[in-house]
Amino acid sequence: AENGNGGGAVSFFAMPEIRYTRLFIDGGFVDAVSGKTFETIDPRTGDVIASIAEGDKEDVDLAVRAARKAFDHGKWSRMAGSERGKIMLKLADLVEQHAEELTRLECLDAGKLLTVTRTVDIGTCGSTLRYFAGAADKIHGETLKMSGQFQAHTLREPVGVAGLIIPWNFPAIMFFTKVAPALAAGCTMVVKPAEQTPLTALYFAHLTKQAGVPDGVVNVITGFGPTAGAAIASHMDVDMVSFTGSTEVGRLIMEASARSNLKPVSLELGGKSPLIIFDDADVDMAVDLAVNGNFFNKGEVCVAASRVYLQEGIYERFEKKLVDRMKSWVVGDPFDPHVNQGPQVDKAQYERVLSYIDHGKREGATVLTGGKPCGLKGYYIEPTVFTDVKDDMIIAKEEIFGPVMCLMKFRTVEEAIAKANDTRYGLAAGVVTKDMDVANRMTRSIRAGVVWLNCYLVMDGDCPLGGRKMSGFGKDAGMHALDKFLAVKAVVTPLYDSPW
Ligand code: TXE
Repeated sequence: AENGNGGGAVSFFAMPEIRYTRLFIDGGFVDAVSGKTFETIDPRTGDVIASIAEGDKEDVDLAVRAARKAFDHGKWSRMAGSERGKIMLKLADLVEQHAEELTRLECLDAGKLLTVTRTVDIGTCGSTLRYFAGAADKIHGETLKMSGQFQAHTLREPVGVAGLIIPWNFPAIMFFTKVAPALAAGCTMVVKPAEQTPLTALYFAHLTKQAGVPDGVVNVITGFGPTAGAAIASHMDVDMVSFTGSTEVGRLIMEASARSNLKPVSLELGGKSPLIIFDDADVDMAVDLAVNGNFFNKGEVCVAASRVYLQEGIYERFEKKLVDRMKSWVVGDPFDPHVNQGPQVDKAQYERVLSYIDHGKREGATVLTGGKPCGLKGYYIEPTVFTDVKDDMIIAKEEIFGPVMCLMKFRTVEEAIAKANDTRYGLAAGVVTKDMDVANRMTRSIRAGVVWLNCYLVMDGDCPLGGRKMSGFGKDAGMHALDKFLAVKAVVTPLYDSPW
């Protein structure tokens, strides 16, 4: 891999202005009760971008109180669905009007490629909002003829105050993946962005107000996980939590729910997803899918194809093409349009990924490409491919969440199925073959939330995403996501003459 501008010496753009740095509670920006702030860092250089209000338990209490008041008042929850939808459409337009500024904030905070962020990250926020805006006036119950002289109907009501805890790898996408269905359902909410990437969430908060979302419906508390995040998860007046992040913290969220008010939780956690490539695959396509599946967003992707299994007959051809392909891969400043891969999000992630690379070397895997940090400053890592990886090595079992690909071999379909399922996780998988029988067997046998057949990483607002096993449960995106924010209530009445 060629190291482009890993040192971050040249600036390819004007710094975006940082307008919003304080907590958003009850329709206004305020300082944290403690007055404390924390710094958000530019991962290209390690320099400080801005100081952000550090919310803690007291601030979460204020935000939950505002959300509860707004919910109980009914100004959002009892508003006609079509009216909620209209406001959400306005919000989608506003996000698009400010897309350029939002794109730059997101790139700067998370080290994402400018061109991709414009089309994918910020580009899909509007469509997510519009998808759920369209659902806001189509929330129906059922009519039931009961067995006795009674009838019932069901209501699908907003659950109340939602706690939405989001990660740093797709800050804007994750914000609306959770906020849009919650808004459509009629919930009010407290959102906690990740401490690494608070900038776009605060900007979105401002836009919700401009769009006409009533005060108290969307509150944004920036701050750290063990303080602000934990306060949301254990709050007695938060009615549900939707979380995306690590498996370790997912467990803490469930514990906090169990110890407080038994709020339902939805958890989208880590993964170690297999990409299984059969001998009959087109080798160029297979290389493309593996490269994109592992190095897109510098490998900071929950569904990354971090275990690549190749059938014996294609292994060597694949390896050769992959090496060729990586020769023109450029790591460097994500604002430079020629760059393929920017820096890891922060120092902790950078060190974590490098330590996994060291583990791989020590365990006896062979480095085919990469294997080192790059650039004089900032959190850049070479795209790394390991071969001779054994199933029981740490790099084959644990989520690395960085630009690290592991190549492994298999012989038969049975072996491929066994290897694919030999993991604690169950988030995603990919299968590359032209043989329909093999494809059907594979897609039905893999225990995962999504199986991509002859493609990878294809996502859509209408396609549910969410795992099994230790990748968590509950779906983001699609109509299943709306269900999380709705509670079913049965209303029963006598059918003819009341027996009472
Ligand atoms: O995640 P955390 P981290 C995985 C990935 C990564 C690892 C660690 O493998 O290397 O997790 O990343 C909030 N109560 N994923 O440590 O801590 C936190 O503030 C409530 C996969 O950054 O799980 C942030 O908002 N909330 C993943 C969010 O949880 C808490 C995306 C996620 O951070 C909390 C991110 C607590 N006790 C990391 N502690 C994916 N599925 O895509 C932290 N948080």
